[in-house]
Amino acid sequence: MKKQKKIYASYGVDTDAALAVLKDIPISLHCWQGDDVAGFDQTGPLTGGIQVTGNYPGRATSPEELMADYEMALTLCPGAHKLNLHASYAIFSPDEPVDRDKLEPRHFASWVAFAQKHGLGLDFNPTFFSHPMVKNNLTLSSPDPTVRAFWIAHGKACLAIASHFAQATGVPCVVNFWMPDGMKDVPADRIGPRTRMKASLDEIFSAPYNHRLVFPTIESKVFGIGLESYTVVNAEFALAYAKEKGITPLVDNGHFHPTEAVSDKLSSLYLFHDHVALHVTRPVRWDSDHVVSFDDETREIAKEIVADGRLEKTFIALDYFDGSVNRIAAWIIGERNFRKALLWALLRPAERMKALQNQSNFSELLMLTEEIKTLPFGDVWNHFCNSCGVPTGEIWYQKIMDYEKKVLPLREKKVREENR
Ligand code: RNT
Ligand code: ZN
Repeated sequence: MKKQKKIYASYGVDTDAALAVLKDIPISLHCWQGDDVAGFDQTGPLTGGIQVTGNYPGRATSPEELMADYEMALTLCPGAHKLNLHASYAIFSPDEPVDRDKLEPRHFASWVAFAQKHGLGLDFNPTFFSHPMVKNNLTLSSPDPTVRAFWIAHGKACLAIASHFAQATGVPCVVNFWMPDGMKDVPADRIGPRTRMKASLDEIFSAPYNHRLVFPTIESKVFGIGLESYTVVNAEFALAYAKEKGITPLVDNGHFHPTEAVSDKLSSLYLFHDHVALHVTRPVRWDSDHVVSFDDETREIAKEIVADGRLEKTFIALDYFDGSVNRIAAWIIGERNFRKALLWALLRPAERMKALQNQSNFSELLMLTEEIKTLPFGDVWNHFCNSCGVPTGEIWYQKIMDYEKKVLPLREKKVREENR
């Protein structure tokens, strides 16, 4: 590594300092990649305008399987993590399943124990989809007061659970509100549902929760499948609401028109909000939630977080679900790619480049922008993985294939028996 460090040093970049920062950046790894967003509290289809495609064998079908797979993925992802849970992953004892409006911290006791065992912070998400109380694609904005009341109770329950998570782990808990509410066709009334959404959220956030350790976020979206014409919580709603309530806006880079770039939005958001939350994904033509790639926009997002000096003010979570490939490999590939993007951002001569921009020296800036693309980045990444005790390259993949051979046949057998 001496040679590589020297090369970076010649650009004014301290490789060791970058690696030390990288290791401690928590990336919130979503539980839902492991089971195609199925969850454990109901057996109906995935709704809410999102879709998982692919039929790769071996989907986790129980809390035990999901935890085992998640554990496996974690051993191959270098650096700090949080576990991101959805309310639909509640674990009930056979005699006491409760509905989502009645969830309590104890329904997540196994997850808390799991997080504590692995030294993970916990993040949380109320689940406003895949449930019979979603009526005509509406939840908190429904014209039916019974529907709204159910989901308001769910939101409040989730704030209490998030408070418990933060206390139990000692790590702040980000609790993300994403409501799929929307319409397939052009609405006759746009402001009605938005008015009701705002009132419902106000009621949820009037509930007691730990304001010091719980960070509610609100996620916007432009459209969903079957909800093409109108989404109640669009970007304007989410930003204005977050600002008014003093909560955090969450931007998912799959939730904008395809030519919009979240990387360009971040600096504006940083100027007006204490924190910004991210769902990092890879939209392919639509909000397809492909596995995060080490691509231009992913690097550009990481570059903004680092160059704007907002690492500590950004809640980084991943949000994708691909059922067409080994699901554990998908976790690992996406997680490693975003951490790689953060390393790439930390190894930029950011201050020098900013100065060149301010001096209007665009020729030198362009030269530098292009030159740094071919520095020995891969060597530094491999060194980072090794120093975290995590294998590089194809070695980690072999471990997943060994695991697949060992556990997947058992799962297939179980599924066959259940179908009999
Ligand atoms: C959907 C949103 C949302 C979900 C998760 C499962 O478009 O991105 O964040 O993906 O809550
Ligand atoms: Zn998202």
